[in-house]
Formats: sequence, C-alpha cells, structure tokens
Amino acid sequence: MTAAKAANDLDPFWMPFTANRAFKAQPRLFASAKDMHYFTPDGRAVLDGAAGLWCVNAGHARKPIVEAIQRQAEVLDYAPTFQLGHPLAFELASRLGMLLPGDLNHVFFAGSGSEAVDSALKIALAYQSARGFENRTRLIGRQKGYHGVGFGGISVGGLENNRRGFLTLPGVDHLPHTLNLDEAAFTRGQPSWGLHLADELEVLIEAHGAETIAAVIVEPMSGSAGVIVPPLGYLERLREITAQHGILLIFDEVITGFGRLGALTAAEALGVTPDLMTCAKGLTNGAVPMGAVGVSAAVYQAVVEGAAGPGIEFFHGYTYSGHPLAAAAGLATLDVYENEGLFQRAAELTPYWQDAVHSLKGLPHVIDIRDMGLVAGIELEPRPGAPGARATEAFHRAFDDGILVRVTADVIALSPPLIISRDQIDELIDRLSSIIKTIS
Ligand code: PXG
Repeated sequence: MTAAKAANDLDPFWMPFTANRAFKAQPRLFASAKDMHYFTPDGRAVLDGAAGLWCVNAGHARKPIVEAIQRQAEVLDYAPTFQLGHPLAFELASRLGMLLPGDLNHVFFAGSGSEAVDSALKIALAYQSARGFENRTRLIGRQKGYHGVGFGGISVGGLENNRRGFLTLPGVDHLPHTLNLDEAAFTRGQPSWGLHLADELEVLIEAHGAETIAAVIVEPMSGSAGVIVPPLGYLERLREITAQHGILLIFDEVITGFGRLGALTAAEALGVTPDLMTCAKGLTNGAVPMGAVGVSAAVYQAVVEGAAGPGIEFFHGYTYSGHPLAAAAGLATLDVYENEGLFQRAAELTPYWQDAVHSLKGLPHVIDIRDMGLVAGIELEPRPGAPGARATEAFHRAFDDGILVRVTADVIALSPPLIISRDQIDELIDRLSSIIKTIS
C-alpha cells in the first residue's frame, strides 16, 4: 500500500461517537502507548489525562498484562462458554466474587459495558420472575445516565442524543439527575445539596406501584454526562428505598469500578452495596474488551438454583462471555492493581488531585469544577448558540499541546491512569490551565 493511499484510507472506518467528516479532514492518531503516555505516528508524546476512555487504570502496555495476553493467545485462543468451559473464566469469576463487596459473589461475563448493562437488566427481570413477580418489569434509570448503547441501555439511560430517533423499551421511567450549578458549583467531592432528589424514587413508586418495578439502575458517579458526583447520603437513600420495596438496585460501575474512586468499586468507596453491579473498562485495563455483572447470592440463588427444570436457567449470553484472552488480561490486571496498591494510591492522591483541579477556578469561562476520586469535570460556559464548541476547541488544543482529555458538551473530563505522579498531575493541570486561558 502506498503512503498516499494510506493517508487517504480513513474513509471506510465509520467511527463511533465521532464527527466523522471533521475527523477525517483533520485526523488525530495514536501509534503506540506506554505507562502514562500515548505517542502519535510522528513520535509526539501525549500525556493521558483520560485513561484512554476511562479504562486504562493501570497505565498503558503494562508488561504483566501484555505477557498474560500473549501467553493465553498461544495456549488457548478461544473456547466457548456455552455448555463448555475453560479454567481462566472460572478463576476470574472466583477472584472477582471474592473481591466484590457484600454478597456479590457470582459473575456473568459479557463483551463490553453495554452488554453488561443489558445482561444486568435481564437478570433483574429474571430474578423478579423467578420469585413469582412477573409483573415487576418496570425499569428505572436516571436523567443524564449513560448505560451504554444497547436498546436496554439507551432506554434506562438519560442522554437525549443517544435515545432520539431510536425505539426504546416501554415501561421505563427516570429519576431526576442531581446536577445543580446554582446550589453546588465548585463543590469539592460530594455536594451536601441534593439528597432530597433520592426521594423522587418514592414519587415514582407511588405513581407506578412498587409491585410493577423490577430495578433501579444508576451510575454511582455519572461519567459520560460530564462528571456528576452523588450528593451526600443520596445513594444510601436509594438503597434504603429499593430494599424497602423489593426493588433491585443496580450500580453501573463501568467507569467507577477498579480504583477510579480510591477503592475497587464506588460501592466500597461509599459504603453502599447494590444487588447487581456492572463493570467493564478497568476490569481488563482496557487491553481486551470485557464486561461483567457482579450478582448477589440471593439473585443467583433465585434464578439458577431455584430454576424449575434441569435445563438452561437463563437464556442469555455472548460468544465472547468469559473470553480466554479477556480472562487472562483480567487476572493479570487484578495482579497489577494488587501488587502496586493502585486503589490505595488513588485514594492517597485524591486530596492532591482535588487541590490541583480546583486551582482552575477563576479561569475564563469556568463555571463549575467537580471532582471525586481521580476524576474531575471542568465545566465551561457554552458559547452562545454553539453548545459544546468551546470544550471541543479545548480538546483539540489539548491534543496538539500533548495532553489527552475527554469532552462531553462543555465539560472537560479528566480521569488519568491511577499510576499518575504528582508531577504529572501538575503538568496536566498547568497545560490545561494555559489552554483554557487562551480559548475565546
Ligand atoms: N455504562 C457506563 C456507566 C459507561 O460509562 C457503558 C456503560 C458502556 O460501556 P461500553 O464498553 O459498551 O462502551 C459506559 C461507557 C465518555 C465515554 O467519554 C464513556 C463511556 C464510553 C465512551 C465514552 O464519557 N462509557
């Protein structure tokens, strides 16, 4: 293939969640990565302030993970997990079952976060049905929620752009989101305003009847909507209300899982245990696609142990559920997290991180700064008539200046790998500060 042909070969890849035409006119490419950095094809280093897409929590191309994947590809590249098995899928499930909080001691594997979410929703319906509550089919999500892009996920999700123009599931309702700049702008960590919004669940229960509701699904901290930090006491209250009414609580921990908030899960960071938990991303350090649902003993018991006949208990699963390469990557990733104490490291870095990101307060156009664990959202005032344009410009400038950030609407989101050093935090924030100062 000639260089000219390669340079013009961007067209066939229909890129996801991308302005394809703009990107292909002015592409931004990565050629390699190591630890805290990406490298462009011309060798320029880009400091990763986004852990790829919230997933490379242990840093890039970590040797133990690379070697585990290489070994596994040689030993057993693929094996089905429908009516057959292979050791690593069981090993990873056992290990996760031991690590996950409370009695979340069973694991259903999927290929991505979206698949994990749709699996969890189906598991919730199967559980209610197994207990004789066939009418408990209603699902409750939250405004601004992101639960991937399957039809189940967009139905319970609350980002309008992702729902508009598609059919969504019937019988779904949404809690209000908890973002309020008037009440809580520039809060450090969890805001003290907003707990009352959890009581809106009581209103939905009153309206629909608890006996029609299967599950409530929320991200403990919303990532994609632009970093929405749960108000103090809010998740505790959702737990109380759901438990009281026989409604399952699902935490979508695709972003918050695996150390992002200074513990294995947000559930542990906040001391609230759901009945089902979805994860993906940091589960394999992003190195091989994998999603998973952590399932409580009671749910597994009801659906699987309590099944009427001897056959298949749950008609659901994916070709790549428990894929050998993903399982190998998952196990090696857990080793790295453990051996390097990365969750603890994230917890210890949090105050430094918080000071650093809040130092951006007062810069032009900055109307809010939110943080939790090693996450930050810096919200810019939208340009009149051009929402998103200002942050998108910041994103492009950042890439050109050697830092990777993530942008949704006018929020710049930061979520670096947990191996980031204090100097690198300073570098990330200094560069971002210069960029924000120069955009109009
Ligand atoms: N749930 C949550 C909470 C997520 O954040 C998914 C489900 C879906 O995962 P998959 O693996 O199917 O993409 C996600 C994904 C962003 C961004 O910039 C976030 C995600 C994906 C892409 C971009 O905020 N989260």
